[in-house]
Amino acid sequence: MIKPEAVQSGYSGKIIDMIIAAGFNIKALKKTKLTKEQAGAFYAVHKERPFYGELVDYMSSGPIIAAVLEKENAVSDFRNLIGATDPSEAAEGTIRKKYAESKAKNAVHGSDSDQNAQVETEFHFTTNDIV
Ligand code: IDP
Ligand code: MG
Repeated sequence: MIKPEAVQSGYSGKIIDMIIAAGFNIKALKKTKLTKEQAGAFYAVHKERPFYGELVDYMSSGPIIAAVLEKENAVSDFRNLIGATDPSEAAEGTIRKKYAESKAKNAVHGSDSDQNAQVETEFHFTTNDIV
């Protein structure tokens, strides 16, 4: 996902360019807006974390762009492309280093495992959306 502050700031095209240049194949793509309930469900694994409420409010605060990306080693290669959660710790040239505002408003979400990528794909898309 491209998160609300990055969409709002007009970085979506630049971020998608970086994703394509890094060799990812875009299998599905859409702009949408999460309700609080949807954002809460998407981030349910973080329910117990102190920042959960802030995260749910933020992720439902404006439009996001959701995508399904295909590549060999997609999960780890995408984590490398986006950089550390906190942009102040993200490597030079990563999406978060370039476009994130803060640790909370950090421009992009990436799945943390193949299994969660499947769950998150089904959260946003149906089979017919994926080409
Ligand atoms: P990740 O997005 O790099 O996988 P996670 O630890 O899974 O990072 O956290 C999910 C999201 O929760 C982060 O991308 C960020 O938006 C938010 N978040 C994580 N840690 C903090 C924090 O310490 N303060 C505020 N928000 C946080
Ligand atoms: Mg995570």
